[in-house]
Amino acid sequence: MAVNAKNISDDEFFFGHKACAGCGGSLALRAALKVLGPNAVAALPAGCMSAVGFNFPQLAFANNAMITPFAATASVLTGIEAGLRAQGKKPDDCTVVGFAGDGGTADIGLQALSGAIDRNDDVLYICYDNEAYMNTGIQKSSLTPFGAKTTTTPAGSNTRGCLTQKKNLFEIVAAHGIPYAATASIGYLNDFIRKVERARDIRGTRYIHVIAPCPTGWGCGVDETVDIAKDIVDTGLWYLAEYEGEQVSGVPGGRFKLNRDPKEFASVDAYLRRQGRFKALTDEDAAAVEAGRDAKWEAMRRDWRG
Ligand SMILES: Cc1ncc(C[n+]2csc(CCOP(=O)(O)OP(=O)(O)O)c2C)c(N)n1
Repeated sequence: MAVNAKNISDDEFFFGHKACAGCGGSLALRAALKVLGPNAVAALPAGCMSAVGFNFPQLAFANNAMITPFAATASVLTGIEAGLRAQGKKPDDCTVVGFAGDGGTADIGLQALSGAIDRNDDVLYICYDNEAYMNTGIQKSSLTPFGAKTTTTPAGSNTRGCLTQKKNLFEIVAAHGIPYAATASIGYLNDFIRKVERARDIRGTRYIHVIAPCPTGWGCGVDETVDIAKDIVDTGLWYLAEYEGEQVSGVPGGRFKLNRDPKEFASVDAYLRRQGRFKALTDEDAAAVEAGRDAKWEAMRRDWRG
């Protein structure tokens, strides 16, 4: 008989799942489902969170949850929402939520996500971004940052890891004119929780992109996950922001908002050097990463503030 999570814990996604020690993705899932409650209906594609959460008989979800084909997270959300509506369920009572990794979102699932936003389906899509295809052994995705070592972007004396830049999925999603989109980090958990609450209460498509470090793939200690997720924000390599589409903001074309604008950044070099995946980066590479950060912040401060 499957264990009933409700007998054991008040969480919707609870202990006993099979995630690695220090898994950032599982923390994001747990916090989000705590906000969304037992009536939330979740869909997860192939990826770490479905691999670790659905091990019969130790199912880690107390709410309704299902696994989708890899590319189909947003399409399945659309179908679930239509089904609940046909049953007369109120969207305020049961959020339809997807949890997909960076590969499942930025690469293989992007078309389905784009279609759902285009239709403005009443669903919440959460991408937990651990910056690679972790479940199949750390392959590069389009959200892997420059310089990171993965099994498909090896690093050593002749090659320096990932040679491409991280795709800006938050702004790609915002460019659809979605009602609500946000970036977050599990290092700033209260900010993430506030954004899940906000997304829960808005109708139409909502998207949250949460940075969720993976000690196995990033080459850091299992007790460093939250600290590194804080560090990436403090260095300015990740930023906490929101986009409200016209439907929510009343502003034609929508409005971006920076939630955190540090006067001084933490050291990019120290952030990179504390992770095994960036071991082969040269000092020039690290300086180029910092220069990219500065250019991005100059543009955000100019365009998004006020
Ligand atoms: C169509 C298809 N291609 C490939 C796979 C194999 N696969 C399963 S999980 C996974 C990695 C998922 O990576 P990501 O979406 O970043 O999530 P994470 O594993 O990091 O949580 C892959 C490639 C699959 N299940 N289906």
